[in-house]
Amino acid sequence: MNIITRGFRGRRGDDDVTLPPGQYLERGFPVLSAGPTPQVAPGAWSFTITTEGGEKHHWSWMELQALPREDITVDIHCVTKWSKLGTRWTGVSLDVLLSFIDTGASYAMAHSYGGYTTNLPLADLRDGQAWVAYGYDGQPLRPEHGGPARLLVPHLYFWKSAKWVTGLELMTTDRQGFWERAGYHDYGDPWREQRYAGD
Ligand SMILES: Nc1nc2c(c(=O)[nH]1)N[C@H]1C(S)=C(S)[C@@H](COP(=O)(O)O)O[C@H]1N2
Ligand SMILES: [Mo]
Repeated sequence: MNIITRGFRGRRGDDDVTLPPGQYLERGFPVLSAGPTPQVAPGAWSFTITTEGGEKHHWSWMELQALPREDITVDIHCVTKWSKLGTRWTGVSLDVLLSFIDTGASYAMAHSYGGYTTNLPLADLRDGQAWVAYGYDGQPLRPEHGGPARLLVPHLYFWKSAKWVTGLELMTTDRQGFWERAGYHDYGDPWREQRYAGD
């Protein structure tokens, strides 16, 4: 029986914070990977956006580095119930990458080295909500956390933030990714506790 479900009082410095329902405060940085960590050299890495019409736009590692970068400080929430506050990332906004793309698609499938996939509404990747992140805490993003580069979509449960991302497939109709097919929620809003299909 779970009586207190509407938020947990944790501490961030001297400020009280409220975590999403059912989450606890984690001070370490757990690694959650469904398979082995792919070893991808930055020189071999590239990112591709494929439109619903099949047009492809590629960025090499060097091309990504040449785009405007942002430092991002955000809270992250894993569906296995840990939340980590104030994580510091460096990356390129999806707004920058999508500015090169002409699309009427409503959904995106993120693809990763190793075959992991996850689906999101394209709108959730716009308006300062999502990044291709390659730095963490002032250092290059470590392989176990998705380096050379991963998706960062902190307003959704962290399984949507595909590690070792290779690109986005833009889609007119929604399809489910790896965890979504296994019964996780299609959208995954931590504040509405959308863990599993039907939540
Ligand atoms: N490619 C890939 N991305 C992934 C995963 C994965 O198994 N493979 N796990 C997801 C899950 S469930 C979480 S909570 C976060 C974990 O990121 P971390 O290992 O950096 O904490 O990555 C997400 N992205
Ligand atoms: Mo997760």
